[in-house]
Amino acid sequence: MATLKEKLAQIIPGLREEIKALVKEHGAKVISEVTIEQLYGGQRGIKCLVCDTSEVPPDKGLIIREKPIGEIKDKLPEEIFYLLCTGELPDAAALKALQTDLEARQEVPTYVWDVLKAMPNDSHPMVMLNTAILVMEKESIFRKKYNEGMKKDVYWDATLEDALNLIARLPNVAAAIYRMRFNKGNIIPPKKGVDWSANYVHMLGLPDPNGEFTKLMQLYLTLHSDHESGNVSAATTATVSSALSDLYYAVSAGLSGLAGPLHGLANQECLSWILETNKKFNGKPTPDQLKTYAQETLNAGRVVPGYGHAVLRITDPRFDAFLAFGKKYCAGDPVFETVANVFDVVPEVLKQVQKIKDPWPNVDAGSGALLYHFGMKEFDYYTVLFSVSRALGVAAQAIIARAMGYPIVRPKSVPTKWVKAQAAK
Ligand code: CMX
Repeated sequence: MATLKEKLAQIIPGLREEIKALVKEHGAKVISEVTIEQLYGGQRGIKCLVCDTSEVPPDKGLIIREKPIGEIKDKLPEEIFYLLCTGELPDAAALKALQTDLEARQEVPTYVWDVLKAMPNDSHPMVMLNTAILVMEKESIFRKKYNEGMKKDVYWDATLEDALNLIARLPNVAAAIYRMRFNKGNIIPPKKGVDWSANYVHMLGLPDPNGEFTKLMQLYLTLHSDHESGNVSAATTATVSSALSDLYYAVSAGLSGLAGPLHGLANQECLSWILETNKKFNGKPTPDQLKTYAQETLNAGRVVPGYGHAVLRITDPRFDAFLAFGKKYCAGDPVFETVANVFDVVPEVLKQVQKIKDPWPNVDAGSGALLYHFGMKEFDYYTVLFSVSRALGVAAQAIIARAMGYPIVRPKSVPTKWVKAQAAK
C-alpha cells in the first residue's frame, strides 16, 4: 500500500471533483433550518459544517470513516491517523513507513525546553503545552512555502508536513511537561523502534512492568483522536486554519478550547469528583450515598462531570471501552470501582432533571480513574493526554480542508433586534 502522502495524492483529485460536482448540481438544496432557540443555544443540531474524518450519530457514538470506534479501539493511534486522513487503515508496510517517518521527525528544538523552563512553576500543563506548540510555529513548512508563493493545490502537502512534525514531537513535549511540572526528574529522551504510544509511555517515566499502562495509553490516544468537527476543539482549529494560519496556530487555538471544564478538562474534574466521593464516605460509597452526593452536586449548581453530552444520547462507546479495560486490568481498585458504581446510579439521578438531555457517561467519566490506577495521579495533566490524541483528528481535518480548498470560515451574525423582528413576522 501507498505511504500516507502517496495515498493522499492519489485520492485528493477524485475528492475535489466529487465535491465540485455536488455543489454544482445541488448547491441550492436546503439541508438545515435554524430556529431562534438554536441560535441562542450553542447552534446545537444546525448542519453547517462538513467533516469527512468521523461522525457522531446521537444513538451510536463515534464512527471513524464508517468504522464504529468499538471495532477499531485496539488499533494504534498512528493507524487511526492514516485512517482519518485517507479513509483506509494502513497495511503493515504503510504503517511502518509512517512510524519511521514520525521517528525521524521527533527531535524537539532546544529552545522549546528553554521556554518551558522559564515558565512559572505553577503554570497549568495545558498552558505549557500550548506555549510549546506556539513557540514551534517558526518551524512551519506551510508558512515558509506560503511566503515563497506556494500554489493553492499543494497547500495540503505543506499542511501534512506540519502535521507530521507536530504529531511526531507532541509526545516528547507532553512527556517533558509532565516531568518538569511535577518534579519527576530529567527529561527522558525518546526510544527508537517503538510505536508512538509506547514511546510516550517510555518518556513519561512511569513504571510499566507488564505493559498494561502502555495498553491503556494506546487505547486512550486512539479513543480521543476525533469526534466530528462541531466540538469546540475541532471547530476552533478548523476556523483558525481556514484563515490559512498554519497548524501550530490552529492546533494551539483548538487545544485552548479543550482546556475548558465543559470540554476536555472534564476528565480532571471527573476524577476529583470520584475521589471527593470516596473521601466523604470513607471508602467505596453505597448506591444510596452516591445518589445523595450526585443530588448534592446538582443542588449546589454544579455539573456532574463526565456525564451528559451535546450530541450523544446513549452511553458513549468510548466510556464503554474504558470500562471494559478497567474491569480487565483494574478490578478491586476502589477508585475504579466507584467509577463503575457511579455509572449504575447517576444516570437515574440525572434522568430526574428534565433539562438534562443526555444522562449517560461521556468519554471523560472513566479515563482519569484508569490513569490514577497506573500511578499518574496529577489530574492537571490529564487534558494534555487528551490533547496529544485530539491533535490527530484536528490535524487530519485541516489537511482535508486544505486539500479541498475550502474557503475562510465566515458565517453571518445578526443582532438581537433583527431576531426580534423575525420573531414578530
Ligand atoms: N450535570 C449537571 N447538569 C447538566 C449535566 C450534568 N452532567 N449535563 C447537562 N446539564 C445541564 C446543563 O448545564 C444545562 O443547564 P442550564 O440550562 O442551566 O445551563 C442543561 O442541563 C441542558 O444541557 P444539555 O442540553 O443536556 O447539554 P449541553 O449540550 O448544553 O452541554 C455538556 C453538554 C457536555 C457541556 C454538559 O452535559 C456538561 O456540562 N457535562 C458535564 C461536563 C462534561 O462531562 N464535559 C465533557 C464532555 C465531553 C468532552 O467534550 O470532553
